[in-house]
Amino acid sequence: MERTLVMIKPDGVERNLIGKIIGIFEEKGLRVVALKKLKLSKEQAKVFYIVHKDRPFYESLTDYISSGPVVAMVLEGENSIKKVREIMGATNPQEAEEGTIRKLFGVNKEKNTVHGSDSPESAEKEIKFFFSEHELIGAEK
Ligand code: FUP
Repeated sequence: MERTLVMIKPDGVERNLIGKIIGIFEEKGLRVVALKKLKLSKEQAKVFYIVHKDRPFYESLTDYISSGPVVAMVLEGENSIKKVREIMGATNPQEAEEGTIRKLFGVNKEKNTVHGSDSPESAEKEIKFFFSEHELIGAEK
């Protein structure tokens, strides 16, 4: 079993899509092991996206992510990192495959509704960013 971090971005929360998005992941066999709604400060957003600090979109992206509430969750399942990224679709909603979350709901490359960890290393870091160990409740507990 593998765990990954998913975040519903401000555009998804604002449009009342939390339930629909979680439903899509659950239907594909992923299980929620932790869940919270919160608003990140600009400083927290900069830490979360630190790997992109030298990219031209860093300022705008971190302004956007700190502009409204987000929902963070840890999902568990076989191959969950890859699975979540397939279910989300390409970064640019216009290039995302039919049926993916970003194709269904994404607005543009920045407001693309969901984030999902891209490797086991980032999953571990991103899960720790949002949750402490005692907040992770797997199916076995
Ligand atoms: P992804 O892994 O699909 O979320 O995409 P990337 O790692 O390429 O991008 C990281 C974040 O930067 C995403 F939230 C989308 C955002 N982004 C922009 O805001 N503008 C761009 O031109 C490209 C990416």
